[in-house]
Amino acid sequence: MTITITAFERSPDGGMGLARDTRVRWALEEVGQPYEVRLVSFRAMKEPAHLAVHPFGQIPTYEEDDLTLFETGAIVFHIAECHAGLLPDDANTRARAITWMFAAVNTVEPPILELVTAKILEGDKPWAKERMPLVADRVRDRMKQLAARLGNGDWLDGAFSAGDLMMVSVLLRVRPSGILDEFPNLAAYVARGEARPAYRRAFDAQLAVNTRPPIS
Ligand code: GTB
Repeated sequence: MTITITAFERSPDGGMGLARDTRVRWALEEVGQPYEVRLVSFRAMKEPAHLAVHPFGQIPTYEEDDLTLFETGAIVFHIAECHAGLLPDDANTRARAITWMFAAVNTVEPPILELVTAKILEGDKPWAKERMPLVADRVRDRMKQLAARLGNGDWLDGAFSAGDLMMVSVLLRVRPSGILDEFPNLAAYVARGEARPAYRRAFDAQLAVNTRPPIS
């Protein structure tokens, strides 16, 4: 069984690990599955060969024998279902871990993406100064709720799970705004995720891609 994922040929973040291949790499590292990476340029992402594996012309994708997947939530879920280490055995605990995966991508990530998009694509608009604080406060509302639920816990529901992997990945994206540090228990939660050896391996692998010298 060969697993191949796709990633940016060069991530716009220069290797900060914020592109979504990092969460897939992390899941694969947690379960000890080797994988190969096919790097794609922004241009190649919109061409028929890549659109055949990702209908929206994005990364990452996941190929394993005759199975092709896109959407990081689905990819990480598939990895967690097929290999031990990311989802608990007990049915109810497992269902709750999956719930946290959905909460990460469906409830916590959208306001964070809105903030990132507002900054990058709308930062120079005349109304940006007025809108930005509203968008940032919507992120704070979610952070406040999540921080209250996490409390003093190390992870969201007992042992580390795919739910934490997705949530930490999503929260990493808010750190550059400074909002994560307004919530010390969430900042510590993210740091715990980053300290996991599997995360370090995933981060280092994407960093190596994004800091390699240009091909002349
Ligand atoms: N919902 C999909 C999933 O979870 O898989 C979203 C996939 C997605 O947004 N992919 C992005 C992409 O391919 C890369 S990760 N974008 C190119 C395009 O749409 O044309 C998003 C991303 C990009 C860049 C940074 N960065 O530089 O900091 C961070 C995250």
